[in-house]
Amino acid sequence: MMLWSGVLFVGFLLGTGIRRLKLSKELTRSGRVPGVGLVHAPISLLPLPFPESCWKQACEVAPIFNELIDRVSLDGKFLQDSLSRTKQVDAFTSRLLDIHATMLDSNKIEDIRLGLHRSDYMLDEQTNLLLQIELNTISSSFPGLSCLVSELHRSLLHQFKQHLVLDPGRIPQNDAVGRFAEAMAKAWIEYNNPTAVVMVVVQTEERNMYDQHWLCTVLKERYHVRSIRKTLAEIDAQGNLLPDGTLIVDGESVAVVYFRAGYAPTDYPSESEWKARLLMEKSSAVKCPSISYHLAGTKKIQQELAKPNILERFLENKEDIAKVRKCFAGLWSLDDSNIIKDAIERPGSYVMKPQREGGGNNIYGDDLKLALERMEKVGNEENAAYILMQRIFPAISPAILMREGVSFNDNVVSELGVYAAYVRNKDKVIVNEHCGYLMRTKVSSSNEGGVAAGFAVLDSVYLV
Ligand code: ADP
Ligand code: HGS
Repeated sequence: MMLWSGVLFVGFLLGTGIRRLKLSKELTRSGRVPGVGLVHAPISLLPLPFPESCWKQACEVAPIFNELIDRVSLDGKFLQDSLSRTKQVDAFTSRLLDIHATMLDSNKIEDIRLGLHRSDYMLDEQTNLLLQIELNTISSSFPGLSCLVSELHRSLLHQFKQHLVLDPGRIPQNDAVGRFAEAMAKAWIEYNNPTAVVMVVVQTEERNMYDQHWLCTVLKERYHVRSIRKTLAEIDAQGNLLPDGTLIVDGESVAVVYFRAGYAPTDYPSESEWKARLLMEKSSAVKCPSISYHLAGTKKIQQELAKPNILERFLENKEDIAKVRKCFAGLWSLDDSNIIKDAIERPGSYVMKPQREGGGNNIYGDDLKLALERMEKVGNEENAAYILMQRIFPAISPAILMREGVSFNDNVVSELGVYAAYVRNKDKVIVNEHCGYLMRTKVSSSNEGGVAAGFAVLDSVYLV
């Protein structure tokens, strides 16, 4: 009984979202705040064994990926050219590129740059290679809750050591939220306006708000930096630029814009949200991410960087290039007819990806085969909206998962995300480090992953 109470209690603290009750008319009229129910984040009961060598590799390559993203973000022509065909068939990416082009035309320079990234990997069982799934440069979720899961697992291993002969010290310390807050505070200091705030761009219906609040609480308590939360529509309604480029929203000067929304077409239901995105991009505020960092993190750019000799355009150090290239799975555009032919014959060996973030967007198996056959028939340009990626097969292991207080056993596969922060002002690199990790575990029968998308649970690693 102790076990479940311990887990449930800490699990409750992981409460990620408020199940928003629909505001019925009586309630709003009565002015009573509706009851809200917290649900704990879905978690794995115990950490997942993970090879220490792969863990170290993922941590070591993180600062190199930070530098790569920064260099790619500065090459406006590379971004526009690489995405030029996608622009023709993907309206969302096209709008992002339009904002980017407007910035290029006005020679807008982002002297202060803040990247809060998460590079996700799967350990391919057959080759024992740690292969990058994707690099998130916008709204990298769970820097807060991931720390709590590591703590929860360490405390459980301590509490039940007579039952579980496991060493809590094999679960790496995880301070992603503290390191992210520190990087954000350092960017705020570089902006050099003590009255300015950090503005968190949030979705109207946010279920992961406590993960966001965690970061802002550390920012306030440790660095005395205030933050405000605004939706894109509110920023359009309440925001404006001063002649010197200062962004004013709801009467507050904004030093840093931290996007926890704005990464998906659903975040832009009207022109109002796009106006807000452009207003912020035009401002002197430090955007996390800037439009260039956002584009540098698209899957199409990931695929372009995997082409021969492209990394050499952005990185000098041969060892760094080798470390980055070692993480690349097979990545192709849909122009490669041989790959298309193989993917139609062996659809289970590939994943087809649109330029989308947030989980639940990829195409697998027979759906992938049908999509490619359809495109072959109509021969249309639509294929420029997608990339093809080698499907990675991690080892399958048993686990106990907990969702909404109910535990169940299943066979799972996992995905390691390494958080990394980058702060730069002109040619001065102030922060460039890995910051902690997020382990996500999903049932092996599920193609898709993602906690917010409802497929995965939060986990931690037990180094072996
Ligand atoms: P998103 O940006 O929408 O999260 P991802 O590229 O991260 O899209 O893919 C979402 C999920 O799909 C991943 O968390 C993983 O579970 C699965 N996935 C993505 N790429 C691969 C791959 N190459 N091999 C196996 N699974 C993959
Ligand atoms: C937030 N509600 C991501 N971010 O990091 N996905 C998962 O938390 O701010 O759900 O598995 C928003 C993507 C991994 C976490 C969700 C990268 C979001 O989905 C933001 S774009």
